[in-house]
Amino acid sequence: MSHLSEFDPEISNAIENEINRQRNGLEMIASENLVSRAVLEALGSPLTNKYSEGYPGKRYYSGNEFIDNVENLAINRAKELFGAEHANMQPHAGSQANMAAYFAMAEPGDKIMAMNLAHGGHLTHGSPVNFSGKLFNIVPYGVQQDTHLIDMNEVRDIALREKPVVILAGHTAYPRTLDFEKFRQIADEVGAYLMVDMAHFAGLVAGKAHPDPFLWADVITTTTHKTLRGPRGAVIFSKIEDRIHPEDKKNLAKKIDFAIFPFMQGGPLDHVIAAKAVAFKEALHPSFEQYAEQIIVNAQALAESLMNNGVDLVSRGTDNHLVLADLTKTGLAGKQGETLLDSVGIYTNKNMVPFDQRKPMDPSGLRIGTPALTTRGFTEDELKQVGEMIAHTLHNPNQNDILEGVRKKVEAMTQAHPLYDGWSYETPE
Ligand code: DSN
Repeated sequence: MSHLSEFDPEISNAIENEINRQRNGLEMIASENLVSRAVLEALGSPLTNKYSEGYPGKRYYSGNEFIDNVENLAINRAKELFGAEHANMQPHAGSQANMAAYFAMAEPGDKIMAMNLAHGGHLTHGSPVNFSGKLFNIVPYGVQQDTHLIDMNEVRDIALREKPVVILAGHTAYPRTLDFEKFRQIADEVGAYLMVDMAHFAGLVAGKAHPDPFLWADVITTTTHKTLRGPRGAVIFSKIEDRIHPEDKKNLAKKIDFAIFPFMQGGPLDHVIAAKAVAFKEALHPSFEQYAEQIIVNAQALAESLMNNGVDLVSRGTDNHLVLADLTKTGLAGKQGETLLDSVGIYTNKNMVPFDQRKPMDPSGLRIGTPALTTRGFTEDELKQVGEMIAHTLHNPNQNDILEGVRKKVEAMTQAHPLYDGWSYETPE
């Protein structure tokens, strides 16, 4: 029996149930992944006991020599992985990273130009219900109605007209890559900072399977738990020089650090920073490049299979780790599709599609991603089958025999790719 199951069987039982759900289902939420046992060990370590406000070598508490070592390892590995000049390891999550990045470059009320949430952006990219939309003057850009692609000429026109302080490139539901060079040219033309939120595709950048934003952006934020396959958390990367305000006493790296601590956060989560360092070490291994490439090969096999089986995709395919299905023609709403797939053990999420006629809480789309299945070792032949299983499920919502058949296939596939094999808390019945 474990310490946890002995002391708190209710929690250990709930954790065990969740591990089994992850083992026995096909995890296809595009923003989720499955971390290694090494990452989990670092996360569950006594580093959680420590207070270490400040940065390595400059802390507000004593006893931080080993914590400094951990944070420096994480910083140096992350810089090596991405070729970055500066890295701040302390943001607790992506929203905090974006907030700190905005405050390092802009004042409340300044104009920030970012992708419309309804076209694939993120809440922190300017939604009116989020701090970003309340504190900053957000200028949105979107995709074209016919192609579902970002038109860089339109982005340029908006930027020239609005003169934003920051131009943000990044998304949560855009199945294509971004033209960072063009974004940078536009930012240069209007004297704006270029920020990239690479949370969704950071692992693809690390694995050299995606255009590299580090060649062009002033500031890059990312979460660490999506394609990057680390613990739940975030990082802010930046250039050291402040290109836009070289006269300021603080350079850009210092502004970023200050915006995290003391401006926004208190003590960092040292156990999470240790787990980030472990994940970066994994991503530095040459096999991570194969992983990143396979995520995309798998997503493209899934896209083909879905389209061949009558499921419409936004932009008719993918260049990255996700597809965005428009369920309108199936007669289902996104939420119904999500619930139906959940019932056969396939986890996806409802999502707005561009120019959606439905509401955000009940949109027309379904976002489906391949990072977690790729971690489990699924290859393109299996993703082709998964595409057929998803399509059969969506086209036959009331056919119990068909749904049961899909459930059995999910079971066979998960058994062929075991997860966290042998791990149990041995919770008493
Ligand atoms: N919630 C994340 C996603 O699913 O894309 C973004 O923060």
